[in-house]
Amino acid sequence: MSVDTYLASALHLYRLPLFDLLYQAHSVHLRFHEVQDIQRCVLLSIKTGGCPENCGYCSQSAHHKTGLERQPLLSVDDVLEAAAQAKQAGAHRFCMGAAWRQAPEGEQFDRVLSMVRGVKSLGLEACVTLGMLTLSQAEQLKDAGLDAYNHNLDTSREHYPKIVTTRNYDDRLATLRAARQAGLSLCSGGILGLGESVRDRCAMLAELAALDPQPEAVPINLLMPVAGTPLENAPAVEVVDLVRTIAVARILMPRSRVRLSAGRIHLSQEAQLLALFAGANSIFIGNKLLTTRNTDASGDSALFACLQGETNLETASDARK
Ligand code: SAM
Ligand code: DTB
Ligand code: SF4
Repeated sequence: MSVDTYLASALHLYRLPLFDLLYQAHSVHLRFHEVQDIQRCVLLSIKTGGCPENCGYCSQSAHHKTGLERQPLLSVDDVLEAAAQAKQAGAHRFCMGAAWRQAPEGEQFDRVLSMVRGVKSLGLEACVTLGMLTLSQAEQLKDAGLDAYNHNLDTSREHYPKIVTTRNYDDRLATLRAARQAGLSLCSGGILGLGESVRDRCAMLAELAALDPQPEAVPINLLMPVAGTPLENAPAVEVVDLVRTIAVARILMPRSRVRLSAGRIHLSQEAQLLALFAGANSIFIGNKLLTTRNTDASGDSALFACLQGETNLETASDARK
């Protein structure tokens, strides 16, 4: 189906009465997934800050004064130590992010390949996000055992130039094509809260849904506002808009893992449960995303306990405790 056909469906779905949309999305979710199967991913920033791109939301862009401490590419040992901890904490997937415009050639790229091989040898799925990629780099990552490449479209084609001007939408799509051609799974989604309209949200989902095959994972991030970035004062997204976006993603991309990504720290447990009901089936665990905070383990165990249901008949949960 074309982007336009998906866009028409997305716009229709997004504006349905909430419970009609939720009913449809949850039905699709039940048909294609086990509801208790929620993927847990841990993020690590392997190269932090000093990025030449000017993404308006990002703490790591050299164009913004965010006060973030720069960190050159970590050693393989440091990364594998973090990966082992992630495994201990129950992660299924370890995602390594680098603040690069494009993956470099030479020793640094070879180091990333070693990181991938090491993460795989720990029995974890490996994902990296390194910026733009050539086909040859994508093939080397695949040969090293990489499962997925993360590269987000972030918003609609129309809204994109208001957020980033140092690259364009077609650059993003070209990297996704290279990763796919090399046989990698795709992880591609976006951010809510960039001043986009409902049409922009639907158009982004339509672009993702029209990829053939569709991305295996679709992260939906809430903007983490960072002081010093142009979007530091962007208004927060309503929970219902997040839930509608996830529900539409679930219906348009029935087989994909929809990830309730950055921003869980700003959501109540009930809002997170609603997002999971609407079709999200993946989250980031661990206290840190790349440079910003995430929910802690105690919040997550309460969330999972709630999903599983009350097992002790002799007690009742008490919100005032
Ligand atoms: N430099 C590479 C790139 O842009 O593709 C990889 C790292 S970049 C930090 C990965 C993704 O993180 C971005 O595409 C964006 O979706 C997300 N991201 C970055 N800053 C964010 C923020 N403040 N809030 C929410 N998501 C953010
Ligand atoms: C994605 O969609 N979200 C992750 C991952 N892919 C790389 C990144 C979220 C970053 C949030 C802001 C930060 O911590 O700097
Ligand atoms: Fe660089 Fe990625 Fe941040 Fe953009 S989102 S400034 S490319 S690290």
